[in-house]
Amino acid sequence: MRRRSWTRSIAVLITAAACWGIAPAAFAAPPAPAEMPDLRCDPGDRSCDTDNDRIPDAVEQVVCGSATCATGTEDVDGDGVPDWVEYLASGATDGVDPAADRDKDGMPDYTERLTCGTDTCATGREDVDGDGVRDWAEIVICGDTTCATGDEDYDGDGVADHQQLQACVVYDRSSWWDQVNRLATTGWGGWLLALIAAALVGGGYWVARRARAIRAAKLAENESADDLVDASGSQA
Ligand SMILES: [Ca+2]
Ligand SMILES: [Ca+2]
Ligand SMILES: [Ca+2]
Ligand SMILES: [Ca+2]
Repeated sequence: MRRRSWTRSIAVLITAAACWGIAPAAFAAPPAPAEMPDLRCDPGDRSCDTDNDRIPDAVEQVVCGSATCATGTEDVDGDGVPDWVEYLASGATDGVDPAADRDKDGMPDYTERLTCGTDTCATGREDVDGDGVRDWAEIVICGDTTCATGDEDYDGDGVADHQQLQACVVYDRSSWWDQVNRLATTGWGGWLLALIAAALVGGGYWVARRARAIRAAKLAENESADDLVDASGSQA
């Protein structure tokens, strides 16, 4: 299978920028898309994807005019989301706003739509290939839910793209464990767990010392009482 060069997509940067609230003002939520037929192909299905490059024949036909001509880099509106991904998500090669996020959970609408069918259905934990890179992040990085290796690092800062993207996710149920998971994607989860562990160990040590001190005090008190009894017995 040929490797597509758009793996290092600027969509990663756009999504990260939107995540931190610095999306350009021009990005406004588009109207809800009409229900789309699922044009995606199963991997290796040559009846749907003749050249086996993950871009369905029907989509290549729209993007460039034949069933096998698309490179995956076509981006007619220059927004970092390849035409074929926009077409799968919206039915048009310029139908996606990479910063639109209706439910404000950090995952752009088009990634949720391609993950589970609507703009707001993803939990942020979907990972169809079980490689640790969440489906929606794989879509941002390279276009579908199984294409990323997990090593992509568009801005070269040493933090993998999927980790930076996952740090955007605001989970529906904000349990403490979700918060740790969120911090873990930015490198702070390990520190938080270490602090909790240190607090537990320190607390356990303090409780043990306190219990020993109480036992020793009671022992001393009992011995003192015994001494008094012995003394009074001798005097009698
Ligand atoms: Ca194809
Ligand atoms: Ca585009
Ligand atoms: Ca969303
Ligand atoms: Ca995955």
